Amino acid sequence: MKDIGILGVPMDLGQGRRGVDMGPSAMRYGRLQEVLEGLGHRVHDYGDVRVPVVESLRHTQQEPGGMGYLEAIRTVCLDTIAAIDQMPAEVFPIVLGGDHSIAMGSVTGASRGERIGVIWVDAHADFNTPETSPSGNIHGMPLAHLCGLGDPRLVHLGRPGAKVRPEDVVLIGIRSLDPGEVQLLRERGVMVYTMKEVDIQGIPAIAQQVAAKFKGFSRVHVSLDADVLDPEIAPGVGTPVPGGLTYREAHLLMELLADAKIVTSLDMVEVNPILDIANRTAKIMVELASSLLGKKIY
Ligand code: Z70
Ligand code: MN
Ligand code: MN
Ligand code: MN
Repeated sequence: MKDIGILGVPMDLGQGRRGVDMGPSAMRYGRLQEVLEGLGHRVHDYGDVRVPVVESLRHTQQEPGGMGYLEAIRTVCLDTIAAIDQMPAEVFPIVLGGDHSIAMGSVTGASRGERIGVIWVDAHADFNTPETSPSGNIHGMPLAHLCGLGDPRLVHLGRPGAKVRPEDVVLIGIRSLDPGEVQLLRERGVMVYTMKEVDIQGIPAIAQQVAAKFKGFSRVHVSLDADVLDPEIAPGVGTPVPGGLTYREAHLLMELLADAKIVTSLDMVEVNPILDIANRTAKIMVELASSLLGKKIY
């Protein structure tokens, strides 16, 4: 039985307005708290971090959706860190996005200043820097900044320096990379399981390698981007990329990570209820959290 803290970060500034600001509502509507309580956990909802409405910023920004929102994103991430700091140290935080730029706050907060392993489950690596990014969208950059690369204003969030070592990162489900990201990931020695690797090795072998890698870590964070799922089962995402994880692959990954007893915090991001069908994507995310937090069939 765990103490779980839910925190919403309804941020859609990482790529301009798209509807991901409604993600926290959709996952709460999908009965996240009740489902986790049903597993025997104590769950407290800490509410939402305040995020400025994108329209209220637009007139102050020259580049809508791009680096223009950096200061606002920085503030939201700082507030996310502060909100996690309010949770007792033994609490398992679940941070609901919002776009993936919230992870610069959630991972930093969840680390509590200690070494942390990161399992980034996503169609994308989010390993661009402002220099390599083809879009300028900050939601394509959070993991690079957590690893100390990119704009100093985002690298030194909360406390100075990188928050994660590149060798402590594992990417799973990857199928869309920009050329600059490929180069950076290789240079930094990040462990990448593309969908090709998922197809060849299968989730059981990958989960076993991940569990072995993070054995003995006191903190391991799962950052789950809804677009890792195949768009046929999870249509409610801003950038659907074909060929994603099946329903069972995603669940099996969560179930095996639960068995490994290594995970201490979770993000669920990039759910876009506007593009979804009857809240299907949010509901799958809630079910995946349930698998990660120990749901047993038998
Ligand atoms: C591309 C970029 C991206 C979604 C992150 C895409 C990034 N690599 N897309 N999350 N949905 O613009 O950096
Ligand atoms: Mn992402
Ligand atoms: Mn993604
Ligand atoms: Mn995304």
